[in-house]
Amino acid sequence: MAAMKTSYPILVVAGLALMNSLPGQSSGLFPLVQNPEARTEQVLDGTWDRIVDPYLTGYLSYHSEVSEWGFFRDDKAQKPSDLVEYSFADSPKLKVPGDWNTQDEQLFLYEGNVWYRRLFEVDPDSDARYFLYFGAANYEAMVFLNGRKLGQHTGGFTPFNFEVTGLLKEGRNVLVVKVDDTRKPEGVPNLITDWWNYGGITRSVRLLKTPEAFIRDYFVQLDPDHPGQLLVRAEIEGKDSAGGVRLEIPELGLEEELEVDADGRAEASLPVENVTYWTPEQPHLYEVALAAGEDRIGDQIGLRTIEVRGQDILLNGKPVFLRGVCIHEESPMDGGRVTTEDEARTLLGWAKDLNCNFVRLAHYPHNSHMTRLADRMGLLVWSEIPVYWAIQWENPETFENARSQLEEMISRDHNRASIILWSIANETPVNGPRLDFLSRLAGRAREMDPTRLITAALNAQSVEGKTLKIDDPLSAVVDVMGFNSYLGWYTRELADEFADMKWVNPYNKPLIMSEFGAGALQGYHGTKEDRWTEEFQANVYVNNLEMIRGIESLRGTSPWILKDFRSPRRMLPHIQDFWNRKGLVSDRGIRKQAFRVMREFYEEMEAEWEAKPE
Ligand code: GCB
Repeated sequence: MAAMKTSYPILVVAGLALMNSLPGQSSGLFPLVQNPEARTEQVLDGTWDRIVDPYLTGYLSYHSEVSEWGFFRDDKAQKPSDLVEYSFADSPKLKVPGDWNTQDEQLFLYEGNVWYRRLFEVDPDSDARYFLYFGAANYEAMVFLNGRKLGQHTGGFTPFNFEVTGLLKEGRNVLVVKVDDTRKPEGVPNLITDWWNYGGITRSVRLLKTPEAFIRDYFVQLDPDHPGQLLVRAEIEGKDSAGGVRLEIPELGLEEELEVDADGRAEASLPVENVTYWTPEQPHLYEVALAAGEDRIGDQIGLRTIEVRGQDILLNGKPVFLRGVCIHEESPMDGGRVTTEDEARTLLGWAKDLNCNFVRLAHYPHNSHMTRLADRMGLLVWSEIPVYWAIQWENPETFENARSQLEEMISRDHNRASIILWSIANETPVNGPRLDFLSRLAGRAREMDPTRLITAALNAQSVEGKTLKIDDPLSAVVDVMGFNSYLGWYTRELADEFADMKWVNPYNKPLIMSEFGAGALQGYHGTKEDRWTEEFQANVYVNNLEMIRGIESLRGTSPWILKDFRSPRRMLPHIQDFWNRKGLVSDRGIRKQAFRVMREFYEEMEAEWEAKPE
């Protein structure tokens, strides 16, 4: 058998070289199409065939070369003597979108390769363009259409798309996706995180249809450099831009024709009057319509400004205190990835019950249900890329990976008024290469989006007696400093011994206490000295809040975390059982005592900040 396989040519399948990119690098992608929901020809979600492939048999030969017998060919035995050692049709199924871990007990701890197959019918128009759009697949996806490789994508939480114009067949089409969630030392994130490595095609898959020339991207936000004006950018893809892009916002009486340059780009700053600003209290969204040639697209976009002045964060020119909470993208009742709008609404609804006006979507870009709903429900958002703990700062591939995840996050959501902060990192170790890496990321984010602020969750400090000083040069790079501190939990002192600590922030910048908290098993009671009880957790909150209140530059808090979440690092039997128990609500959605402590604090802060003179 071995001898037989070596006689096959290795790289060429259906006339295409397969090894056209290194593993770990994205390739073959088309620049992201904005607002895919508005362009959907067919939603490909539903039940997909799948083959679990821990040894990568469907891709590599026994000599680790790309196999002529790869599963992407979707071979079937034609005659009884044929050897085909796999079958999509006869294999178990998986729901898309969804992680595989919570759909099949055998896959709960599985990390590796899974092949997905979806058959679909289409009758392509000869004068239209088509794109396959994936909301996200964790962590690497290699995509094949009708046996031909379209490309691959790295990064588990951001969208990607391929152009398939001319590659679709009339009638039945075969889409095969290899998803690999193996953790990698050079990855973003790397080997170690504190969340479950949910694998699979975790967000919607859509076939998009557009005219030949179309508005691939648009960006409509208030212009930070020209008060009272809208910053509008648009990008036309395709030959005929038909003279320009037309923008209409009927409620503002705005109708403008923007000129398009030779590269298909338009940019303008347009005066607008009597704007109803988007705020958490009144999350007003405008109907925005764009047109170019044959193409029309609409969106609902909120208009607001966000800026920093000294230690203040100004929303629409007014100082604001961010009453927040951290959230993982985990289903409110069953664990597993959030896949529906209802699940997202439940999580954000809990944040509203806590009297929040802000959420920190940790530690990776959440799905678009979350950010679209935040726009509608009135929640300011911190959106983050998974540059988490210690990644390979000196590895250029790691940087490229982080940069492309940042770009995809910003491209997808740059019209969401709710998002005010792009976070470039969480709790990264202080050193030169890291500062250089993160400074470059911050620069790229500012270049792409001048309308939002840059932040990062820091945690480097020096302590002298009862004084704690923030000590991280990254503070100089960000606009808003996030700081994570677990006094009363990861410290040996009891919760009552730190409330009088004094904080020194050497930077004249706003500070958000982006994490603090403690673990508790819901329903487990005792004294405030007994770890894991609700009383212990509530007491850590009481003392942290007393201390945090005294920080002069404090402009927001987002305790860790809204809901208990799954983590392989949390294995204490009968208490954790692979759940991080720092939730204010349990994994079943039941509130712990600390929820009330936090809500009362937010009621006070709301009243205090409302009473402040402007
Ligand atoms: C942190 C991390 C967060 C962890 C949390 C914890 O500082 O940012 O991802 O889950 O602490 O529970 O220890």
